[in-house]
Amino acid sequence: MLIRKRRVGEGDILSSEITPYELYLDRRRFIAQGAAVGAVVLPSTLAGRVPGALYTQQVEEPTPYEDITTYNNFYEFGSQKGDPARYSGDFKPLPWSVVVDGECDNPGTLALEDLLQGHEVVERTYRLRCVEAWSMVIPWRGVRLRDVLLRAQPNSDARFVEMTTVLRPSEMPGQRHPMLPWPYVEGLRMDEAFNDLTLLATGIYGKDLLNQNGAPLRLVVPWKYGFKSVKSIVRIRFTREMPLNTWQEMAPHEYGFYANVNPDVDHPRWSQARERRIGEFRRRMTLAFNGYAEQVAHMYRGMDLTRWY
Ligand SMILES: Nc1nc2c(c(=O)[nH]1)N[C@H]1C(S)=C(S)[C@@H](COP(=O)(O)O)O[C@H]1N2
Ligand SMILES: [Mo]
Repeated sequence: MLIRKRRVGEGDILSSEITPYELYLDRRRFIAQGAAVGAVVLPSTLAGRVPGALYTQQVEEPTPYEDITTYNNFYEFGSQKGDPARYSGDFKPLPWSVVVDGECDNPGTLALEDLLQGHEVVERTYRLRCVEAWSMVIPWRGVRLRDVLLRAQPNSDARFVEMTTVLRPSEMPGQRHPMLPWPYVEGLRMDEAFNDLTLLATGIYGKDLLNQNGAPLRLVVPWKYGFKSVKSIVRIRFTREMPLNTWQEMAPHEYGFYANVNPDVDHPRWSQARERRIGEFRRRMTLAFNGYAEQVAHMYRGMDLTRWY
């Protein structure tokens, strides 16, 4: 008799995904040193059937550096995945400075070194889930956005933070065409910006960011679709009003401000229930808040996430 196996991704956890105990201990040591912390990742059908310790950490293999640096979305260098690696060679990420302004008591223009100076450097491996339904696992290096924002002393009118990519058409061939309204803008609500997961990244795999990944400084908000993670930031502005982010401006029915990863709210033109991890063939289930619900879901309690997509 043929026993029908259930398909992977339909509520099953692959045995290869269950952390071997020794690896788990290694991982714990790694985490104790301030490294990667992924949230609990468990299909809801398994919840309650697996002993807690088994799924408190699920090791995920970081995506190869080669893939992270050649499969990119950075429309300033072109709209094809290979364009940013191919056409970002003329971009000069150094020297770099960032304007910090808006609703704060200590605004200024800071050289990159001064912006980062004195803040704890953290290394964290996060899943990145693109709204196009592919994902990667990226070992970031950076600082907490919160630390940088605190130094600017936001005032009580600061409810949002807007971040803007550099406008430099001479070095960014994509900006010579009105593909998007340049410069690229993104934003976070203040509590999102202050969440411990939120980073300003300066490196990947311990190396400085390459141009295609947003050198020298880019945002990382792992529970949101990748487009929130604005690259090559030159301005951080505190605002009273919700910023109009570039993709919302482009297509407000398809992209909102919050852009939390949500397998239950489909994009108007495709499902968000699953994703293809770069390097894998079978698709995985997409997790609520990209698997970081434990750290971030509380910020959205009481909000209708079908309205605030
Ligand atoms: N300035 C700018 N930032 C951007 C983008 C962009 O086109 N321009 N693309 C976004 C999208 S859609 C994704 S998925 C991530 C991709 O980051 P990565 O190429 O480092 O994986 O960058 C985001 N940040
Ligand atoms: Mo994306």
